[in-house]
Amino acid sequence: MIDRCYVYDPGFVDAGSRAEIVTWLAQLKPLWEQRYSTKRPPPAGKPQRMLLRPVYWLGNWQFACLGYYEPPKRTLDVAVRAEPFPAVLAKLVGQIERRVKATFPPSTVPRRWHLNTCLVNFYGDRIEHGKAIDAARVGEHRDFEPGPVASLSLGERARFQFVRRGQFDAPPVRTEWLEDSSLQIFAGPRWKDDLLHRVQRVEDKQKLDLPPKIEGFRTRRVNFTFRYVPDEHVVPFGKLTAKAREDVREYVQTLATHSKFFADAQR
Ligand SMILES: O=C(O)CCC(=O)C(=O)O
Repeated sequence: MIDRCYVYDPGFVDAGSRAEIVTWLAQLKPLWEQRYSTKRPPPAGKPQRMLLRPVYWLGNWQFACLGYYEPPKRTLDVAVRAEPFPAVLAKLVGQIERRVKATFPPSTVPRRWHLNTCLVNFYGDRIEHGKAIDAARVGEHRDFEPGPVASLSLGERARFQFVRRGQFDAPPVRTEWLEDSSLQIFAGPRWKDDLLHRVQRVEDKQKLDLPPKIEGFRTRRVNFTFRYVPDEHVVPFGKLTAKAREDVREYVQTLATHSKFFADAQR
C-alpha cells in the first residue's frame, strides 16, 4: 500500500550537490552546547550535561538551554534567527517543498508551511583521553515543528526507527537504513505524533572523517533535518528577552568568530 505521508529516496542528492555540501561543511564551526543554562542551576533533578554531539542550525537556532520549539506551550524566545541556507541546500529544499506540496495529503501540510529551519547533526565518536566513545545515536523523540519534516543524510548508513511510545524494546514499527545522499520525509499524525523516532546506530565501515574538523570528535555521518517554524516565532538575537539573551550570549559570541551573520547579530 502506498503511504502518502512517507518518502525514502536513496539517491536524492546528486554527486555535484553532495560535493558542494561537503565543501561548505568544512568552514562551519559547530557548537557543543550544554543542555541547560549555565547562568542558573538546572531544573530540579536534571543534571547539567553536554549534548551528546555538536550541532549547527540554519534559519533559526534552537539553543538547548532555551528549550526546543514546542507549540503551543513554547513558541517565543526559543527560535533565534540564524544564517540562511547556503545555495546548494536552498536548491534541494525547493525541490523537497515542491514534492511535498504535490504528493503529500493537504491535511498534513500547514497553510504557510515551508522549510525554514535546519538542524545539522554530527554523528560519530567523542575522543576522550585518546579513546573513541561512540556518540552516533539519538534517543526516541518527536519533532514538534508543524508539518512535514525532511532529512538529508551524508556519510555512513544510519539505522533509523519509528517506535511506539513506551515500547522502546518492542520490535520497531518501521526501520529504514538512511544511506549516503538519501532523502527521508515524513508527515501526518502517525509518523509525527503517534510514533517516536530514533537513530539506533550508525555504521563505521569506511572510517570516515567528515568535515569540519571538530576538536575531540570524529564525524562519520552528517544529517540535515529540515523543519518549519512559523516565521512570527523566529526572533533576532537582539530582540530576545534579556534573560534569554544572557543564556545564549556566549554561544553567539563563539559563532560570531566564524560567522558574519552572528557577528552582525551581536551589534
Ligand atoms: O539523524 C537523523 O537521521 C535524525 C535526526 C533527528 O531525529 C532529529 O534531528 O530530530
